[in-house]
Amino acid sequence: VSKGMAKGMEIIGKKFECKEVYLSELMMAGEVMREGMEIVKPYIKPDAVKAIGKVILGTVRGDLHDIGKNIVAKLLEAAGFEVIDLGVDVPAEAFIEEVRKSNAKIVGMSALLTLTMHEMDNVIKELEKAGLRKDVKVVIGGAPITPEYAQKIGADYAANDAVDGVDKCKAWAAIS
Ligand code: B1M
Repeated sequence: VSKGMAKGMEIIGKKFECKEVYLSELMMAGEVMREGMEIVKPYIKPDAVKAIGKVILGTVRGDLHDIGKNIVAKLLEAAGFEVIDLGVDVPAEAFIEEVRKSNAKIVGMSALLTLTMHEMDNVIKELEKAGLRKDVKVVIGGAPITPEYAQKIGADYAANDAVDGVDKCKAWAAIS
């Protein structure tokens, strides 16, 4: 898995980043990875593939766009993370509850609408209120997201694209 399929996803991810392949090809690779995983899953011993970390992922409340988030999820899995995907239209309370329950060290949020990106600010404020902000790194992404916005709301990182976001998670996992 790690030397074959995941390696392949890493390569296609880099090619997408350098604009050598199209989004459709990246998504197709993700589908191949998913189908391949279904085939090899019965042969994998439960502890043979140890996750390098857990990431809670979701598109924020009010927002139904999930194509970018799903790419992030696939690339994270290919990189060896366990992904807890909360889906779309995720309220702040669901992120908080999952941080408590899962003990994940990274929260990833996606937003595609200027109307919904402000919900990221709310999630961070709720994490602070719950006393959990110091326990997690927060990465945000999506078309309207900028480093300035991340700084304004106190997120740890604004990802340019899926590969950039996953690289940041890998760097955090390596130092924790
Ligand atoms: Co909507 N939509 N949409 N839409 N849609 C946009 C975003 C829009 C820019 C179109 C436009 O007007 N030009 C516009 C937003 C304007 C704004 O707010 N500034 C818009 C609008 C207005 C709307 C509706 C309000 C339309 C309406 O109903 N009147 C409505 C809102 C629904 C809602 O969410 N409540 C709506 C609905 C929809 C569909 C359901 C039809 C569909 C979504 C289907 C789905 O996601 N399952 C849709 C789509 C497809 C789009 C466009 C065309 C494409 C978005 C997309 O998937 N891009 C989009 C226009 C555009 O972007 N050209 C548009 C491909 C995807 C791979 O890119 O999601 O940016 P992206 O993800 C990238 C990076 O941003 C990053 O990595 C990805 C790959 O590198 N990334 C992360 C994203 N999340 C990340 C998280 C990370 C790290 C990186 O870490 C956690």
